[in-house]
Amino acid sequence: MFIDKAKVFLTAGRGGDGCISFRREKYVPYGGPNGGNGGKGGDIYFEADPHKTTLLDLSYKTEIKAPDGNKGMNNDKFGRYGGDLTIKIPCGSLVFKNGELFADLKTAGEKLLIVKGGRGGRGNASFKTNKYTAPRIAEKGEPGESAQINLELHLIADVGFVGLPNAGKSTLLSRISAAKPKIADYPFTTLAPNLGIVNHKGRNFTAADIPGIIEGAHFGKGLGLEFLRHIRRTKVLIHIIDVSGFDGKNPYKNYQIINNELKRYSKYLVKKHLIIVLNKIDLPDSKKHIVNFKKHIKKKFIMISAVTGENIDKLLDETVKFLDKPLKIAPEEELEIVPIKNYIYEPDFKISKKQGVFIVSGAKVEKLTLMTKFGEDDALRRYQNILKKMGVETELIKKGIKVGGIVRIGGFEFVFEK
Ligand SMILES: Nc1nc2c(ncn2[C@@H]2O[C@H](COP(=O)(O)OP(=O)(O)O)[C@@H](O)[C@H]2O)c(=O)[nH]1
Ligand SMILES: [Mg+2]
Repeated sequence: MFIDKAKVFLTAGRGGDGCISFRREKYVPYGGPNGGNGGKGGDIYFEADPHKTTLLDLSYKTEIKAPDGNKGMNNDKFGRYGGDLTIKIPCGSLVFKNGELFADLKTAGEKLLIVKGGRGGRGNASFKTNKYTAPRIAEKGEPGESAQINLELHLIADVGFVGLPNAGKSTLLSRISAAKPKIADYPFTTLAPNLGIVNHKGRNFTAADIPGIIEGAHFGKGLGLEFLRHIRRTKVLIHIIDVSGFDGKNPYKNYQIINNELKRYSKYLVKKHLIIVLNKIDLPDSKKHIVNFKKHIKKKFIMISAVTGENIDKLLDETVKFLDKPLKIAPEEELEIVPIKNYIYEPDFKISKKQGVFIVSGAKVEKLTLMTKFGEDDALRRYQNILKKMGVETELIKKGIKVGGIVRIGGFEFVFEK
C-alpha cells in the first residue's frame, strides 16, 4: 500500500535520576558523597532509506517513545544511557515538527535528530564543594523532548506523467521501466503514484505516473490534487493526451482541462520542462483528432503509441535532452512551502493569578521543578535559591503574595514563606 502521509507523536527518553549516597568505609566515619549521575534518555532520529517507498510502517503507530536513562548509583556509578531509536523513512520525506517544516530528508543515509533525550540528573557527588562537603542533593532526570511529527512524502522523480485517467500514463511507464502499475480501460485504476527507473541508451532516470487529476480536481473532485505534490520535485513534466477520440472526447479540450488544473495547483509548474505527448496513434480515429489538435496549438508535441511502442524512443531522447537543461526554479518554489518560524520572546518565567493561586510558568522554572527531588532538604533549599536568584520571589511579592499564599509551578503547589 502506498501511504504518503503519516502523523506520529515522538517522545525522547527521560534522563535517569541522580543518586544520593555517601561513602561507607571502615575507619572513615563520615564518607564523602558518591551518588552518581543518571544516564541520558534516548534520542529519536529519522534516517532517509532508499529501500523505503512508503510511510506505511509509521501509519500504524500513533506514538513512539525512546527508552529512559537509568538511575545513577552509589560508588559514583553513572546510570546507563537510554539508547537511541532510528526510524527509517523514504527519501523525499518532509518532516514537520509541531506544525513547522523541520527537515527535508532527500539523500539516502541522511540522518537527523528529531527529539532529544533528557539529561541525566546529577548525583550528590556533583554538588560537593569545599564549603559543602556532604550535600544531600540530587537532581531528577530531565524529561525527554516530545513533539507532534507530521510526515509528507514527496517522491523524488526526474520526470512526472500527468494526464486525464485513461490517457495511457501507466501503460507508458510499464513500457519504459520495470514498474508494474495497474492498467485498465476505466478511470481511477491507478490509485497511487507509481515510480519506475528508466534506462535509456545508458542513461538512468526516474519517472512517476501521477494519477487522479480530473476536471475540478483543484476543488477536491475525485482524488483532488492529492498526488500532485509528487511532481513538485520533477524536472520534466510529460503531459499525455489520449487522441483516440474514444467516448467522443475532444483531445484539445482534455489538454486544456489538465493545464487548467495544473495552473491552479501551482504557478511554478509552468517553469518545468514540458513535453506534450499525443498517445494511442495506433487507433484509427487518432489521425482526425491530431489534425484538429494541431489547429489549436502551436507548441511542439510528440505522437506515440504506448501499446505498439511507436516513437517511444524519440520521446525518451527528448526527455533526456530536457533532463540536461537546468531549471529556473528555486528549491523553495519547487516545494512551495515557506518555512514559518515564529520567534517568540520567552521570559525566564511569567506569573499569573488564577482563583487566588499564583501560577509561575516558563520552560526554565518548570524544568527545574521537574528535576528537583523535593523529599530532600538540601534539594529544596537549592531550588528555593535558584528561584530567588531568578527573581521569582521578588516578582511574587510585587504581585501581592502574602505569607501562606499558594504558588503553583509545573504542576506542584507550594506555600509561600519568607
Ligand atoms: N490502443 C491503445 N491503447 C492504449 C494505449 N495506451 C494506453 N492504452 C489503453 O488505454 C487504457 C488506459 O491506459 P492506462 O495506462 O491505464 O491509463 P492511465 O489512467 O493514464 O494510467 C488501457 O486499456 C490501455 O491498454 C495506446 O497507445 N494504444
Ligand atoms: Mg494509470
